[in-house]
Amino acid sequence: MFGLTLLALATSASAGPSSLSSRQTSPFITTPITDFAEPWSLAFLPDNRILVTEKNGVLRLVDPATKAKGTITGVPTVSYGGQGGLGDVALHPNFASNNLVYISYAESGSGGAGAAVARAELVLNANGGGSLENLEVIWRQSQKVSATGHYSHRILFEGVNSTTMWIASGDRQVMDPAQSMSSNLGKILRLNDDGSVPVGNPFTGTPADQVWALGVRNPLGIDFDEQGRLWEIEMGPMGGDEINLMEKGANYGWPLVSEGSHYDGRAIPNHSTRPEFNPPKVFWNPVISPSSVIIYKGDLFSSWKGNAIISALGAQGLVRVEITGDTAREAQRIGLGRRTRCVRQDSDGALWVLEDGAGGSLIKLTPRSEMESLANKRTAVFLQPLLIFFVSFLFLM
Ligand SMILES: [Ca+2]
Repeated sequence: MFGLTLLALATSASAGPSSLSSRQTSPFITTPITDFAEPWSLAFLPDNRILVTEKNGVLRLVDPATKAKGTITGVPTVSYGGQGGLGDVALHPNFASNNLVYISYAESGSGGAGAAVARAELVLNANGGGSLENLEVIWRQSQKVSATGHYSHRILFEGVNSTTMWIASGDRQVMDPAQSMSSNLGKILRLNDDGSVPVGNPFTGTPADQVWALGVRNPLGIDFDEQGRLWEIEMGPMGGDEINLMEKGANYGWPLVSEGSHYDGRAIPNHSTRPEFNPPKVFWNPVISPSSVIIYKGDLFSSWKGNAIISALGAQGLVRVEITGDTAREAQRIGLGRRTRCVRQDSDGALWVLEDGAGGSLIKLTPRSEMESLANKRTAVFLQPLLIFFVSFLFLM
């Protein structure tokens, strides 16, 4: 009886690799850290702790090692509702010396709500939390409207050698301002780290001098590739999500052209009808509902270097886009079983994902293949002869 049990064990151990192959459809080892109330974005501190924004206006500090979750006080009152609330969080490139943190959020005012960007000193305490001190608002959308969508308000710094700051400003569901140079809605903006206008922008006048590129709808993600080119993902209308290569002074066509149509069914001419507008490198119909993007620069997923990794709400996971020269194509969809709000890469090359909505988790993703198959091989190599030896031994007795 005992021998039969061991024989069964030996058999199941040898069956291991085939059952593993079905699980290898996911390329990830998934490590959940903790969950949040409607998380929206995250930023890594130099000590490996992580700032996470919650849309209701709470800024969290998480230690992935202990999974402890603290609070950073001093966030301004946010206009919470629809797509609005506390949005992005980013560290100044010289954070190690100036402790400056940037946040974006929806604020109320005359006419409705609009996105704002503020910076503040992050002061940490010994209890796993801290506060924002000396907060100042350094940028605002140029009009407040009653709609509660399309704030976009992503913040991106160029990197260690540049303090130039980029803001993705959505059309606020008003559409036409995306083509108007008297508004900074529906634009990709290039600013200094104090919100002032740097030299080298393509347009003049206020607020046109902030604008790098125009004609975008709901640009929820921007990132640079290793050649310094800026890529943007954009939540489109029905059937019109886009990934664009952002060129200085270029017009991306919204709301005059789109590969999709309005949600009420009205058609929109395609990009090809207006060659003066830059067409997307990839568009999605049906849509994926992209929520953020990184251009992968790590070594952990070495074959993904230079790819766009998009978090997606509708597609419930990650969408990988291969970039070759100035062309792009969708290469892979990796389901994570839940609407995905944000993806970021840490300094080791691991991916970190925020799930969308109430109770959304922060999840660390590392490659499954090498580590797990190695672990399984080791188990098989050591366990199988051992079990066979035991079984033979028992039969001989
Ligand atoms: Ca477009």
